[in-house]
Amino acid sequence: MQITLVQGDITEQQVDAVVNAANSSLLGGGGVDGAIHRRGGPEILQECRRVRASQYAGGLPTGQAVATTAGRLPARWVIHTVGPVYSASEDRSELLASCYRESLRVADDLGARSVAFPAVSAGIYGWPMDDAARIAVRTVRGTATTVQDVRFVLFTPDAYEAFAKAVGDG
Ligand code: AR6
Repeated sequence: MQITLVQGDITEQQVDAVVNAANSSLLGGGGVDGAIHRRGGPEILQECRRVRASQYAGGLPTGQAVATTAGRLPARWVIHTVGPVYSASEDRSELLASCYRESLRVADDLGARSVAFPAVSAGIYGWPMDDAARIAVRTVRGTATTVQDVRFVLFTPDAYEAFAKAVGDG
C-alpha cells in the first residue's frame, strides 16, 4: 500500500472512495461533512437517511463506518465514519484508530482501491493534530487491506506538516 499526502480539499479527489468525518446522525454538519454534502449534492443525504432507517436507527456509533453513494463528487463512494470528540481526561485513541480500520474494511468490501482520508476528529472534535496524525498513519500502516492507494488530504499547511512528520517518524 502506498501512502500519499496532499494539501487540499477532499471533495476534489479523484479516488474510489472519500472518507467523511461525520457525526452519528449522518445527517450532515460543518467541516469536511458540510463540504462533502454541499459538493456531492442531495443524493448523499438521501442515502444517509436510508442507512439510518435500515441499519442505524440510533445513529452510527463512534469508531464505525458505513458507505453511501458519492453523488456528484468525482469519487464513487463516500465512507462515513464518526470520530471521537477529543478528551484530555480519557484516552479515546482506540476509537480514533477504529475509524481508520473500519473505513478500510468498508473500502475492501466495496472493492475500492484508492481511498482519501481527512484528519478525522482533528477539527470540530478538537483532537490535537500531531497526535491525530500519528494515530492515523500508524493505524493505516498496521491494517491489512486490499486498498492500494491511501491519500491523506490535509486542509491546512499545519495539518500537512503534522502528517509529514508522522509518516517520516513511523
Ligand atoms: N477537505 C479536507 N479537509 C478538510 C476540509 C475539506 N474540504 N474541510 C475541513 N477539513 P472536521 P471532526 C479539515 O471538523 O473534527 C462536523 O460538523 C479540518 O481542517 O471536518 O471529525 C461533523 O458533522 C480538520 O483538520 O471533522 C461532526 O459533527 C479535519 O478536516 C464534526 O464536524 C477534520 O475536521 C466532526 O468533527
